[in-house]
Amino acid sequence: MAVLKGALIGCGFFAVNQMHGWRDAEGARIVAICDRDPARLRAVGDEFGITRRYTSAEDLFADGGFDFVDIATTVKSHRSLVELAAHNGIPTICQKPIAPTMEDAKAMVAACAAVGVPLMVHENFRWQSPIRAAKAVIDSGAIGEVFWGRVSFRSAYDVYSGQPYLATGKRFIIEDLGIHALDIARYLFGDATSVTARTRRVNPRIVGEDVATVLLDHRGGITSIVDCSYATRLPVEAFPETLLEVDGSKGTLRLSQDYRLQVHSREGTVTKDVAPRLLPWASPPWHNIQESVSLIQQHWVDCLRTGREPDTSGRDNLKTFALVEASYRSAAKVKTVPVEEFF
Ligand code: NAD
Ligand code: 89Y
Repeated sequence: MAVLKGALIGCGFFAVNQMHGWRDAEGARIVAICDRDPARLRAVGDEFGITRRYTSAEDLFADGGFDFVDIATTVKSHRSLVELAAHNGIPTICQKPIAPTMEDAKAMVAACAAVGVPLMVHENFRWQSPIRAAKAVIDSGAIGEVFWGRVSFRSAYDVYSGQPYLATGKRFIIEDLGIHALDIARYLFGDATSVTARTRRVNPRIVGEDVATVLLDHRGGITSIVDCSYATRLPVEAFPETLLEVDGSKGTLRLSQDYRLQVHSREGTVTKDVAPRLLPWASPPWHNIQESVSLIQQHWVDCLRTGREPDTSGRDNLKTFALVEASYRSAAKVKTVPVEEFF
């Protein structure tokens, strides 16, 4: 089968992981890159040996010669770039968060649907192998019918040095990181119907909130808590681990620090090491996220080849993004917000 050719737009901090992922992917490779910053374009082009380089996305699409585009820019440019890709009939991956507003996100999904091109949001945390190991346990029925869960990400890791824009936006942790935890909650416990959230800013040197606690009511009766913080100083820094607690009618599951998965049921208690693989190009502590980049990219290739809708398609991701919007609205109004307000 022919190898799919991709173009990547946005050669910044995170795109380097995506370029490594593409180099390893089976059935796809990057043939062109684009960044409006010539220095970043040169750095990535030289590191990965890509000679087709563009400082304008319009010029990239005008030249064509690729089967899909991977958009790795920050959120402000997502809508215009996805719409440009749709206009050119090119299947598209867009980094999270899909858009700054629900209106933009819906327009992007509609633009791709109108011309029949696949859109996948690079919502990779649900692709982390420890999270998938937990999901497999839940699906096996080992802990019975799930009635409660917690998805927790608490850290004091300095994310601002690599991603300075995180310190300057009006919105921070829910939009940037909580979005992953909310998506994991949907992945494990099903779609949510209402959200009750509280936020705080602890770090005085940033603009947005760095602590958020969200209570979710899921269709099917599960209650979950999604909590995240970049102001939590632990004896052992947990970045970037997402911890889980899941209670079921027959037992419990705990994914705790250092990737330890404990399953307790009538049969006893089993503890397993579910640490992610350390890929040759990966650098701890990021290797958990880096492995999930490779996995979601391979999923994209497999979906494009088989015509299957990606698990985190734009259509699906509207339901995750609605939880982000509902969390901000709930925190601002200090009340429970039905998710249907966003549809
Ligand atoms: P960054 O600012 O380091 O890089 C973005 C790059 O895009 C910059 O080099 C900029 O010049 C370029 N760019 C912006 N608009 C452009 C345009 N219209 N045309 C061409 N180039 C353009 O940002 P980053 O930290 O790499 O983040 C990029 C995205 O990745 C964000 O949406 C962020 O939320 C996401 N991210 C995801 C994960 C994850 O695990 N999924 C982790 C970190 C960041
Ligand atoms: O941008 C964020 C993400 O998506 O994962 C971790 C991160 O890099 C910092 O919060």
